[in-house]
Amino acid sequence: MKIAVMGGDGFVGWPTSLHLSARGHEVHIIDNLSRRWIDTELGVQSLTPMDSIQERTRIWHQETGRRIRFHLIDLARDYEVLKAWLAKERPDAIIHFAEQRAAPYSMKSDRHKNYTVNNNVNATHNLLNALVEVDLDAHLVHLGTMGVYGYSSVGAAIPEGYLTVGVETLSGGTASQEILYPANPGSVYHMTKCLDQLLFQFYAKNDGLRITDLHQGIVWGTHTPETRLHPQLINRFDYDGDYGTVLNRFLIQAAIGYPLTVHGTGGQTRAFIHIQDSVRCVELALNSPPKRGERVKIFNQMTETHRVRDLAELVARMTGAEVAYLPNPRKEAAENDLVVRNEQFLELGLNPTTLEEGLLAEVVDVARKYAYRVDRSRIPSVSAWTKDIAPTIERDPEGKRLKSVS
Ligand code: USQ
Repeated sequence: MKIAVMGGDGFVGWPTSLHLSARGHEVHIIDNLSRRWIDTELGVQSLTPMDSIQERTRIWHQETGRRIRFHLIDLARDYEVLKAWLAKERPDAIIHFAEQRAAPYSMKSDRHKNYTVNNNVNATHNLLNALVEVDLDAHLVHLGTMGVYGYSSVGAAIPEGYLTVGVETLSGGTASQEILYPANPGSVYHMTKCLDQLLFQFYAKNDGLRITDLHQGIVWGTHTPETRLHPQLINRFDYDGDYGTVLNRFLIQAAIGYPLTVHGTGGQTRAFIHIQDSVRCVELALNSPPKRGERVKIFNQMTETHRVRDLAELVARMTGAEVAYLPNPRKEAAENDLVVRNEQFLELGLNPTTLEEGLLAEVVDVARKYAYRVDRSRIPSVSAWTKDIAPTIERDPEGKRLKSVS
């Protein structure tokens, strides 16, 4: 297949591009390199040393003989360029990762909220609009989030996207209807993924676009078999307070002797998936497209659920790290249960990589290897969700722990 990977320079986009290229697909990365600009804005860098996208694709060709093409296009802004590219190249499938993906970054300030909404919603809409305009029946696979559901437990498992409900009719009977599971975003970033869902529903219904939406949990790990092929193919690894996700943060914190930064009681339960499984799920979804006219196909892309404090205790046991319970910069439930259905990927052949498989130790090794690159002052998570929460969060110049100042 000829596949366009929008956002192919990012944390999941890069290993996905390599994985698909290794399987013989013709891969084109389209990216505006915004993650690299945001690193500069925040004064942080990936834990792992990352080369330019041009250099990465050159090394990939050198090691495998396969070509990955790179095209510098901003989906949210360069609508005409995107349209012309699609009209000319006519890919069979498009994978859409091209969105600002950090919840704390989306909550940093009014400017960051505007940026996240403008970028994410325009990127998705421009893509859908262009597909219709150039009459391209490419399968669109979008990376969504488990966060569209909210994490609340009502004593029932979260289904894969759709919920059957009974609606009381005027005659007093009950009509059965299938609806999108009620959206319940916890940040401006998560809200943009909820808005994406509506855009997909409309374009699938109105124009018959073939769309798959992957509701992914928190990704952990860094390597895939392809990123291991050469040191310059290494994936990025974020540890800072905005882009670092919880388990990878705990692992790097343990590696440098920084107390593990649990927000609140750590009673938040979240869904997780290893990067290798994430990449494999995208491939499985690509191979199982919906038919034209079919509703949007939704998968829950996660393999296990864990409570944040259990993860902290697990990492502490493995490494001897201390755990710090800190004021939570986010507005979120202190404690929640989470049960998620994920049978569809299991039925398609996904064989989950679990935390118990020794892979945590492997990530600790990566963290230890590159620990010298860590800027400790960038570890605290200081983006507050509301103006009321902001004064309770303080950055400690020592980089040791956050303090409540209220
Ligand atoms: N947390 C801590 N300590 C930390 C960092 C986070 O206790 O040092 C807590 C947060 O308060 C939150 C949970 O861990 O309760 C998860 O935070 P996270 O930063 O790992 O994940 P999140 O902000 O939800 O976002 C990440 C990705 C996003 C993806 C989402 C999947 O950045 O792109 O959509 O995970 S999900 O969480 O399932 O919605």
